Amino acid sequence: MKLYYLPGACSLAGHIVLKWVGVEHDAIRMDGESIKSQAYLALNPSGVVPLLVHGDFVLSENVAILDYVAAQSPGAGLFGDGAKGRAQTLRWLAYLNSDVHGAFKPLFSPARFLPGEAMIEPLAEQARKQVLGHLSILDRQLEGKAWLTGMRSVADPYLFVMLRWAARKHIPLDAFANLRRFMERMSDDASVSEAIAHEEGEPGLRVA
Ligand SMILES: N[C@@H](CCC(=O)N[C@@H](CS)C(=O)NCC(=O)O)C(=O)O
Repeated sequence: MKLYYLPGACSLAGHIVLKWVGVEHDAIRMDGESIKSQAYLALNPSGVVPLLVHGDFVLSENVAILDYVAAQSPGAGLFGDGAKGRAQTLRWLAYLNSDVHGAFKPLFSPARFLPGEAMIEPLAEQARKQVLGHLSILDRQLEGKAWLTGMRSVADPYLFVMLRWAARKHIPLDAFANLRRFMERMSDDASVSEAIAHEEGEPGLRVA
């Protein structure tokens, strides 16, 4: 399998899961230019990462990729146990992918939302509040649990990526003890460190 990624982007979630399931894979580093090239757009018209290629099967979208990679090793149980476990995994993945990930977009790409620069800081301030609201929900969900759904799943690396972004954007986790513990747990995981080292060439950023 080939996973196309941008260092530290949401594609890190799929990268970690590939390592968790132990599937042979190549992680292919992209940049702002190569994801908009004609060759890449032919594979993924959205011009974003992640993209997974498995033989002649081409798959975009985080949620679909995480499902497909988890399905390579059903025994690992990374997509929940039974119909309810699967639904819970999808529930948190959907929340992370649409609401939480979306809340970061004005922080990373303000020009996509604003015609000029004047409102960039007020927009960022609003976006930080949105992110903090989501972090509060996620922190409560982790109360008394090691993992988001209660058992380790593909939703956990996605949450991990969101927390790394919070650190990058100086959104403090001080008020969220459960999220800080979760960050530590993930940062101590050998597969997580390997994926980060592969992407960024250095040990994972620790914020806890
Ligand atoms: N809905 C897509 C969103 C993917 C996405 O936003 N990827 C970002 C990185 S986290 C990207 O490649 N951005 C580059 C760009 O928008 O030009 C998914 O879930 O896979």
